Amino acid sequence: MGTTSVKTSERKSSSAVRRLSHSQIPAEVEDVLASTQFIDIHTHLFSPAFGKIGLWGIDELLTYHYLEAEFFRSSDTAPEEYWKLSKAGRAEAIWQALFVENSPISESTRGIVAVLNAFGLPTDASGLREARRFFASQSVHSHIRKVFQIAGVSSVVMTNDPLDPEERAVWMSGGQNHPQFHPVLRLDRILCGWPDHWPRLASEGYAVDERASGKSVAEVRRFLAYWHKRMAPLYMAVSLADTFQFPDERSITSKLLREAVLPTCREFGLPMSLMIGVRRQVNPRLRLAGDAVGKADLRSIENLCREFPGNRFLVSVLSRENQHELAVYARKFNNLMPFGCWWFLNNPSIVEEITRERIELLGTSFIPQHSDARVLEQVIYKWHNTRRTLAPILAHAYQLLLADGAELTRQKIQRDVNRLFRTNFEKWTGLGAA
Ligand code: FIX
Ligand code: ZN
Repeated sequence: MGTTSVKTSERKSSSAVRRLSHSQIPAEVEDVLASTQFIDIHTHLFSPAFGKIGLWGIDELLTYHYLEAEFFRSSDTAPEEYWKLSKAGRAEAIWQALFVENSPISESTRGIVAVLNAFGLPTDASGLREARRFFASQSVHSHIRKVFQIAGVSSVVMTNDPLDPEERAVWMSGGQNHPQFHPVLRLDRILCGWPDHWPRLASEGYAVDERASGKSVAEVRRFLAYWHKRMAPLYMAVSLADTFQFPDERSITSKLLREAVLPTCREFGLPMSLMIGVRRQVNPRLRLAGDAVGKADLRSIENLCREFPGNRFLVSVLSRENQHELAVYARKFNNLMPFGCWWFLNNPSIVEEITRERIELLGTSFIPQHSDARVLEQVIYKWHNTRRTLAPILAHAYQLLLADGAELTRQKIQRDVNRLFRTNFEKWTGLGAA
């Protein structure tokens, strides 16, 4: 090591332990957030091995269901007419209505502008044409590397449904081993759609029946063990309606969760992720954009955390009204990890409120955000926005701490940011463990 690098590292370590003043805190927090690689703990992205299932590029970005919902508010096109259009036709209709005829000031439309800008593309009316040209010239592997680097994420967690025929084909023919994409075993079809999906399990040789009786529970465990081996998921996951109850003697969801899923999670040391509060298809004409939100009864979380101390639960709730309760439950149960500001909550005003509340009640023992990205380049704007919203919140928390008499250094801020955006998740899932 030469003299210069010794001096540089001395300078770095001395700046890491230098006591920060009130006015130095905001810039230091911003810098730590900008230079820390985050783990994106829940997305709907796929590694290149999944081929066309992995979405990227401008037409996919514009036809994101968040934007489709907004399109119908600014266009007279009926949903039925919209669905008849090709993907390119839909993207053009959305571009025209939300970006040319109106200012894209909503969170999701602003995100498109931020992505175009990140690649140095025009954001005026010519943007769509130029963006199509740009994305068509990218090759997926290097594009992924570039996108993750701009977004400041080291890796992302996928959502993998073994009962999805297209996905299954990939898993059965070698699966994937991309180091930046981690699998998750998603169980909605089994836990919430049993009446429609049990025949699929039966056709694969599992002795299950419509009422999930007899050998069904043992067979679902065999199915989960098989997929655990094939997929090596970081956790298991399900999205649940606002009406979810646990326990519920009459519900197959409750039975399979208690008797099959949670024991399997314990056996393999995996956390269970519960995303609660969606009201599916309040407007079916909008398809994926037709889901809404309802306040859930979080006593179900209380019951699960108390009854299954040997399980760990990653929990995100969709209703703003459930957020405070969730943070309070996390104070009672250390097997509960609140995560993310999900879907309709991922707006600066609400992220700000929820994150302040969580810091005040939980310190750094929660996971502030996930992107829920469905289209690759969304991680750029979603993580940029998270950093922008969180910087002043964290800075304010440190300024209060300083005013109350603590000493603050960059090293301490770095430790906390690592915990929030990396190590809370790594510790729970074993990710990165040798
Ligand atoms: O269930 C989920 O994981 C949800 O995040 C999605 O299904 C939802 O459509 C979405 O994309 C929200 O961001
Ligand atoms: Zn999701």
